[in-house]
Amino acid sequence: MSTRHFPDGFLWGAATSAYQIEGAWNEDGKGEGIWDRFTHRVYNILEGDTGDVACDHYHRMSQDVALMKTLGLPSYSFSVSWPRVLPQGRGAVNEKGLDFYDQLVDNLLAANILPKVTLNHWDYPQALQDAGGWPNRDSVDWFVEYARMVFDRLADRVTLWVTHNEPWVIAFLGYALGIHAPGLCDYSQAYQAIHHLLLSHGKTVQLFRQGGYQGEIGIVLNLEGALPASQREADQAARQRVYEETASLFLDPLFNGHYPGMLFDWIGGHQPRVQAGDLDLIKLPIDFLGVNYYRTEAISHATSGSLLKAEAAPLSAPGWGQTEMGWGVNPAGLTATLLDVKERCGNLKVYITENGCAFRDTPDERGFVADWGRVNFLRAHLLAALDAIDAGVNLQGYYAWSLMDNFEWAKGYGPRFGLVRVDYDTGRRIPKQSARWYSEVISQNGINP
Ligand code: IFM
Repeated sequence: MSTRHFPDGFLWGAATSAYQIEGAWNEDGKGEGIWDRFTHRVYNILEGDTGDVACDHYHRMSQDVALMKTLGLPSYSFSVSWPRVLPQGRGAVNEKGLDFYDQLVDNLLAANILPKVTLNHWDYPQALQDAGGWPNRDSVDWFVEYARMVFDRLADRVTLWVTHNEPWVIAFLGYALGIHAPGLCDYSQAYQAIHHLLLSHGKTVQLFRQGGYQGEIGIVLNLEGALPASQREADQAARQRVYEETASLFLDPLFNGHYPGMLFDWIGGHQPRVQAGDLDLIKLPIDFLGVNYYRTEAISHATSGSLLKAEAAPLSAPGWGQTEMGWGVNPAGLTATLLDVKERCGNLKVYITENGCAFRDTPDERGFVADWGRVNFLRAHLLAALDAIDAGVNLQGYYAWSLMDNFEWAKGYGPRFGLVRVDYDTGRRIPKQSARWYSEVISQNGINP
């Protein structure tokens, strides 16, 4: 069968985030982050895992970049730990923390790997949380000042920027459901956090343009597939509410300058306070939208539990099961999601900024993992991405999640998403079969169906 090729210039990469890989949680002047506080409290994380050491990337950074080079990665997506560079979240800069990212960027460029930098992948400074966190309107200016500091230091070499990664997760898992740091259960705070995340995004885009920094800036959303569990009207309505909370809550303000009406009627008193002019800032044009896609769910009406009165069950495509996260594998859901984005955002450039899976990896005696399940998952999703390109989606890049096994938030080190195995006892990195396969895809800029 002949190879299906991606467009010329298609950007290939792999992604990580600071808290999930760096470790060194209290070294070289780093401040406490909300994930440090959260993981250090008993029973928040499965098996009591923490990111204190994680993959020890902070100490192994140059070897990790060398590994990326051997894998032939054209781009690497990482995040900056806000409390590492501003220990109190604002004010005094931790030069040693900034040096780390400075050197990471230099090492990447020397290896011919394009850095893509996310400003906020969840590890928020505890000092700012103590001052109210994202629900406090001052958090908008705190973020913009942090962004300015990072731009001033890195934007001479970094040309691909993300403001926030998955604001839905930050707000709902962190402030409404108590599953993630800071562990609160309050929908009003969650919606206020959403508004301030979006407003800080808009103001950072404004700063980026006015500051004359060169490059592209965007935001990353987790846009999963959601289908009604049945044709029943109640299930269809529940699906619509879920879609509005996960997609329209972001796409409407970012691209049309308003919040979704039906959802806001539904949540009633939990609506955020919005000031005049906020939505004009939120909808300032961005250069790309980042889409994270992992799964599809079947949504049904449920009278218990959530504010949305909806329940989600994994929905795997025929022949596909679930990943170790209990997520339904559904490659066509990626095509559908990208087509929906095209419909909602026009011809805007899109990158798939995360896609991948956790399966139970079994290493052989040398530590090698023949993870053909992950290869099949990635292949099917890349073919689904090609289908979207054929249908006119302006998709220009793909980042596999993740470069290496790492700390999977509330689930700790159990689920392994990496292309590269990490032996957590020794820190050793061992590329899996999927890493070899992915290198091949990158070098061909295409895939064998
Ligand atoms: O590990 C996370 C990542 O931090 C954000 N997106 C989803 C991944 C898998 O759960």
